Amino acid sequence: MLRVISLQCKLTKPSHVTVHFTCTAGTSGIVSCPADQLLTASGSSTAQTTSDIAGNVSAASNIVTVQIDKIAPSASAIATPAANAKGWNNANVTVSFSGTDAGSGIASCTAPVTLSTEGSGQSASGTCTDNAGNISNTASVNNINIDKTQPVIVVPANITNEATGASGATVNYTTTVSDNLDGGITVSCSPASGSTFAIGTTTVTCSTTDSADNTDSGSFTVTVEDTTSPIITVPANITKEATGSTGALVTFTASASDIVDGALTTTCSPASGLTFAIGTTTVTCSASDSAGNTSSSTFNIQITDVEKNNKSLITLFGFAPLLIPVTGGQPTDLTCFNQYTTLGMADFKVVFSNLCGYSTILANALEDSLFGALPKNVNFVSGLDIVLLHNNAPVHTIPVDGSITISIDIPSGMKGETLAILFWDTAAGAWVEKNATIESGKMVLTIDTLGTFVLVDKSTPSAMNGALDIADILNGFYLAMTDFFKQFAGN
Ligand SMILES: [Ca+2]
Ligand SMILES: [Ca+2]
Ligand SMILES: [Ca+2]
Repeated sequence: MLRVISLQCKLTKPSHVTVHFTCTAGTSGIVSCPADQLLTASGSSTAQTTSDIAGNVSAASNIVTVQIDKIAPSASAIATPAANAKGWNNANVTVSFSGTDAGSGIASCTAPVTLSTEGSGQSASGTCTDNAGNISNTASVNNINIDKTQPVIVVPANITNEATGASGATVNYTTTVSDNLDGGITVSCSPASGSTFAIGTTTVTCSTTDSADNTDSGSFTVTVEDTTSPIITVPANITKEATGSTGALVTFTASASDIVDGALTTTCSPASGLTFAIGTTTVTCSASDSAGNTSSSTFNIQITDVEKNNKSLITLFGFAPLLIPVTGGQPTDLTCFNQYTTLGMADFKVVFSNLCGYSTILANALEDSLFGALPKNVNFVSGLDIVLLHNNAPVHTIPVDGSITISIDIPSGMKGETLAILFWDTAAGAWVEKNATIESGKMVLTIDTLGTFVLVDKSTPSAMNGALDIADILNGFYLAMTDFFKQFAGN
């Protein structure tokens, strides 16, 4: 009696299976046992029998069925979390491996790999093995970029600028940013540098994002202020003749403008359109801008009463002095008595310039009361004594910027004569000829000192043609008196 053939499957190669038969017999022994069968593909072994020496034949042996897997599995790798659109991660990246297998199935894959180092171009690889021991392809994830460090923004200190107009001011500023890995990183601020910032305080916020979406932000303030005062425009000093005993009504215009507020309302004290008293009044004009800056500026209004002063200051006429105020300021011909007529033949006209606050005494200088005898060979024609007063006291030199010009008509009967103006130099005790010019029939001299001036004829006495006869003197006196009373009466 034969025993069943037992089968043993032995994997001789990863892709081959050897079926081995084991035979046993009762007493006579085995004639032969089937040879091994090599199975190179999935399938069943062929049934076999054996016999013993006694001629017993075994039943067909069991058939073994084997599955052979010679195909390597397919592996794939995936990184999580996924990179952003720029290919960067800002946290650790885990690469996991998985596989598929058409045969024996996946037995195992490389354990997940976690990448935690910052930097670019990293990779991880792994494989899977099927149940038949086939090893897959190497699956990799390459070019893994990890940046877990946020960039750093540096914003400026708070800024304060002066307004340059109603809309505020243009303000420029600079920010910087750096990043451990992103060399092309930029900052975005709002409002941007170079914007027009309104008056007041504006907060500027800046932010930045690196390629891995790490962010930083910062802020500072821009203050635009108006500390510039308005500019006041006032008129030049005003001089006006009084129209009555209370003075004169004066109108004027003042204005103010501000860099920020534009034209501003200007307030003047005293206001325009009021009656200003005789004398000098200082007008102060001021304006304030919306930021509370205030400016002021002043000018003077002088109300004069020339006519009244002229008349009241006349104390004597004729051989006594005339006292005439010098209103000054601009070259001025005195309105009532600007032309001083001597008792001789020549008319003296005296023009005062820039002698405000002064008065003068004009007197005839008569030939028989001169300080010293005239030089020989000159003949006296007429004379004038000029005294300048300040605070009712004589001044001896003409003030700086002031001037006095005298002009003396050359009498018609003396045209062609050689005339000169002499000045009595008190220090030298002598007569000095002054450098007079002849203009339009007048001897004109801008004097540089005060005292006595005489018009003389340097021709021989015989050439005078009797110019100084008594009839001329009386005629001149009569004309002067007539002229004076006409003017005094306001005609
Ligand atoms: Ca397989
Ligand atoms: Ca970074
Ligand atoms: Ca201002």
